Amino acid sequence: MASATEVLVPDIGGFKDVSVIEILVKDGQQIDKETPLITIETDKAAMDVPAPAAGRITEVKLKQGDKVSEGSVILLLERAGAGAAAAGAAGEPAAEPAATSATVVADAPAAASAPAPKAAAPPTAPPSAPAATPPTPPRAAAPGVSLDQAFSKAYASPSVRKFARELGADLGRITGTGTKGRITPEDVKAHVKGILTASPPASAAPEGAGAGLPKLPVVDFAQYGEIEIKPLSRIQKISGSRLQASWVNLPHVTQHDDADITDLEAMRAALKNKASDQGVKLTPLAFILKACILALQAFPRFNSSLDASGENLVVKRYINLGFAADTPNGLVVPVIANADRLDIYEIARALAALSEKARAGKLKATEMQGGTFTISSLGGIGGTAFTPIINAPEVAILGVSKSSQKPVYERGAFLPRLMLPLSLSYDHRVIDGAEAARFVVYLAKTLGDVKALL
Ligand code: CAO
Repeated sequence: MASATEVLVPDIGGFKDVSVIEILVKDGQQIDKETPLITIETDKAAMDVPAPAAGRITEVKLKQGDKVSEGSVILLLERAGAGAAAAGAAGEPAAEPAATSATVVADAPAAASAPAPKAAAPPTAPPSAPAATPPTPPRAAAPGVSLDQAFSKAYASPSVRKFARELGADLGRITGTGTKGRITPEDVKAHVKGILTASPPASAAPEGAGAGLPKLPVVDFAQYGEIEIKPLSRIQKISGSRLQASWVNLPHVTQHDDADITDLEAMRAALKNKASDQGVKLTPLAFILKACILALQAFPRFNSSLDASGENLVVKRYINLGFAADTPNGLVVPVIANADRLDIYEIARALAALSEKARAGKLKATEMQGGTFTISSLGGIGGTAFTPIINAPEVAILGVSKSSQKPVYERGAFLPRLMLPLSLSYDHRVIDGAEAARFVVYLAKTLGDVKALL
């Protein structure tokens, strides 16, 4: 029977008292030449020490956490197919340094000569991530470094490398959360899980959906003072993601102008009693909606949407006017269908009825669908101008602010006129700036033309 020989730690590039982080074999185990025996870790790298020969391990002399240097005894090995003589002298190193080195750093590109530890990326990640931390985002390989190289240079033990290879995970894209940024098995699992549960790639998302945008910083506000957590309402969540989708996908430009509504307000005051006899409250907004209908008829491009290909304009022959309504549960946009077929009283009635339903949370889904153009009026509240966000896939939205008396120079004198601020945001892919300016000028002129609105 063959006697056991000591297998020693080979030349490891002059490193001393290196930690044994993993014992990869056990007593009695049959091994082949090159079977990894232990994993050792220096400040900069982890590496396997392979078996110098095949055989049976009679005793492993190390345990995890031990410190080793060149010449430390790893284990006792009965060499296969050879007597004691063939096993070589006691104290024979695990293998010739060069050969061992090549195996030790098999993953590293510069493995040819010395057992140079794999270069590890400087530890950029915090030593450990809290349990609730989502999978770390993929780390791109540095410029000029191929993914294969990035895999090789990743700071991970050989067993983790093996695990990553089995799963097809690219270590070069994983940020380690272990000591000094070392990639742990959990990091590999979290990375793979992240990929499996990730949303479809940007190319599959509609219009990009803002994919690839830099993330906002996550701040622990509690560290600066007392806070209260209030969940967003369902409506706020829905409208929030739609507003964001519009904001990031549509190139918004806002055109501002003032409409002289002095005569309009005089007429509205004159019609108030007649309207209330019919159970209708004639607010400025009803006239603004009517003026928008006329402007959309004159400029049908503003009543259109881009088709899914982004190469054609779908011009709608119907006019369904949406209007933003402020409700206790958040912003909703009821739609007055076929508004172009309604007179000013009918518009005012529809406006009041839908506003009431909106505030009561009783709008049907169909009453918020099919809009072709939207008006957002903050005139009842205040302000001089704002930038409304287009209600995509519509291509324009009119923002209305509070009217106020302003001095207007007319016929050689300044006259007090009631001016209504208009802010038209438009999708610049569909509408040119000059066209938008013409639309707003037309709208302002129409609001000043009382007869046109009745
Ligand atoms: N300038 C001056 N006064 C105005 C005005 C304007 N542009 N628009 C309305 N007003 C006056 C009205 O005349 C009314 O006054 P009286 O009661 O004295 O007649 C008062 O302001 C309140 O009007 P209203 O808001 O009740 O009615 P409305 O038809 O103008 O608007 C609605 C209805 C549903 C649009 C409105 O209530 C609303 O919710 N506005 C907010 C929209 C919003 O949130 N937009 C932002 C969207 S993006 O976050």
